[in-house]
Amino acid sequence: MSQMSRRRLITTGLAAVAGASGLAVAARVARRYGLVPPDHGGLYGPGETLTYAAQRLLTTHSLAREFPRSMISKAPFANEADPPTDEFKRHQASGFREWRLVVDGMVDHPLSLSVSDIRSMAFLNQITEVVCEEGWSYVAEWIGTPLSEVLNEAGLHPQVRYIVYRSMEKMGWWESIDMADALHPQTFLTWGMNDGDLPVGFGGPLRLRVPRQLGYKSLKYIVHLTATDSMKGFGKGLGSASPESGYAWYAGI
Ligand SMILES: Nc1nc2c(c(=O)[nH]1)N[C@H]1C(S)=C(S)[C@@H](COP(=O)(O)O)O[C@H]1N2
Ligand SMILES: [Mo]
Repeated sequence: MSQMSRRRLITTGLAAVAGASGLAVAARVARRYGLVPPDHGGLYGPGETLTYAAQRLLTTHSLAREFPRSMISKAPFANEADPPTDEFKRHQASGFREWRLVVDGMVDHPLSLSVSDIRSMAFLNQITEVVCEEGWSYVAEWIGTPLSEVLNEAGLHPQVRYIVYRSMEKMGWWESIDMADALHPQTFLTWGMNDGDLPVGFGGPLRLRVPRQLGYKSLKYIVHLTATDSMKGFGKGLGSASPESGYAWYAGI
């Protein structure tokens, strides 16, 4: 059976099962195919599973919309973040020369990369939209190194299922994505925006842009990536800080 017809079969099956027998049964079907998100246990758990499973089966390889240069927003909106920590201010004062991105977990070669190390790797640009769950959005050009380049350099173990990423922020916000998004060609470790360096307000010196998901998955001030086969042991095991405060782990758009 071709990949597409297998997908169609499972998705149609999931929807039919969800309609006839309720979401909990659909969740059991999804589990058989390894399509259960880490935050499936909550109040909306079966719904989260159906959304994630259907999106993954139908859109794994699709691209986020890219825009013409003429549609770049004249006044992009920098959402409020926590006030910078003293540690962040020290980095800022020295032009982020000491900033390091640590890559660890299930990798052959743990890495510690400066921003200029990352900038000297392959890079691409994309004109995509940041979409906040609160309803606003803007379009900007993002210049960065595909996350897959850094992960390939680290050498992922074959059983890796998630990449956990952390921000240097007071609250220590952290997120994770599955491999479909981690290896997606538009998922960038971003260091440039609209032809200049990425401004601090927009996540400089380093932001993980995940344009296939809502804005809150595009964490600013990235300092740490961890490759793992399970979200157990990371926070409450729900995949990121977001489900711990009521937002979905998977926020596909
Ligand atoms: N470190 C960090 N990253 C963050 C946030 C934050 O508060 N701290 N806010 C998120 C949310 S909710 C959104 S919608 C986008 C907003 O991106 P912008 O500031 O470029 O508009 O950043 C995301 N990344
Ligand atoms: Mo947001």
